[in-house]
Amino acid sequence: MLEKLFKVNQEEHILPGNRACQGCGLSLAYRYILKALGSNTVLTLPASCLTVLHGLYPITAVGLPCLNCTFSSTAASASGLVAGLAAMNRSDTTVVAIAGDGGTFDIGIQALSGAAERGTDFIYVCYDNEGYMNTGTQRSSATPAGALTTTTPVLTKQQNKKDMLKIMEGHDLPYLATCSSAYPIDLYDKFVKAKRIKGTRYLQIAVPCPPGWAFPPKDTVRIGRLAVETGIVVLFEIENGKFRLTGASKRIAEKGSRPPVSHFVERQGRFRKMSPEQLQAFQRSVDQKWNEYLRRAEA
Ligand SMILES: Cc1ncc(C[n+]2csc(CCOP(=O)(O)OP(=O)(O)O)c2C)c(N)n1
Ligand code: SF4
Repeated sequence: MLEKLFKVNQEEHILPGNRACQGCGLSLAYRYILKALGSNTVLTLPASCLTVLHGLYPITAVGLPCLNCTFSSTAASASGLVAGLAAMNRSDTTVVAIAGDGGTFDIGIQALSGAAERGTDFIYVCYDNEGYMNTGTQRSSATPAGALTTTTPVLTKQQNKKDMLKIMEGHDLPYLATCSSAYPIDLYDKFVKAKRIKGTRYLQIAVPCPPGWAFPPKDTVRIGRLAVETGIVVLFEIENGKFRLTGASKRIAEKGSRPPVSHFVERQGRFRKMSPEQLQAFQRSVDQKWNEYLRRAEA
């Protein structure tokens, strides 16, 4: 483990002091993303907690060039950046679009699908905090059933989380991977690899959000790990169609047992009105997906 830590790029692109909440999973992940991508990188991001982290002009917390685009056009703006850099003979610069789950699963899906279908040479990152957090915890299609949000305040969200990974896999990408802010080395390695690949690369990162999920900021890493240990978040990569479990998920598969999803659920206030039926349904759907992933890993 120590040996792996030493190979992490020592450059820091997040400058001291930013406006993310205490214990923000996104800010932990973002630090390692930028270390892996390095300084020859251009970013584009829509309105989100990440724009808040970056800060308001003329102040910035991030030492890389960044375009603030409209909500629905993240991947379209990346296509423009790729074309512009090519015209300037600067195609060695990595173009990276980063949006939340609201900006990806819901509002930006059309532009993302278009860019992916065209094979635009860029990295698309969705950090998934399972809701529209910047505007005060509204439900998105990434919010799990049984969670309280400000737009599902009484009965909890009734619909299951959208399987965005399946949708993106349908675009036949050269590289697709999942990561967690609780496992930064696995995340770092995937971004280093993604940077070397050409074409559209999609990485989805599970990032716990203390105020939106209602848990103490000190528990961000614990909650992130529980999501992986229970199998709710599965760490994998698909490179040119070849599926592979990675890191902690690979170890869990080898061990052959996972704690129940209740270990994850019971630590978060957002699930305080989850019914026993919803909890059972959640466990069933996690087991079903986990078994599908295991079959693919063994194939
Ligand atoms: C077209 C448009 N609709 C709504 C907004 C208001 N808005 C700004 S950020 C945000 C939430 C973004 O949610 P998500 O993409 O999940 O990122 P997070 O805030 O969780 O980081 C919303 C609704 C906007 N800026 N533009
Ligand atoms: S609301 Fe959540 S995702 Fe947004 S900055 Fe705060 S902890 Fe991070």
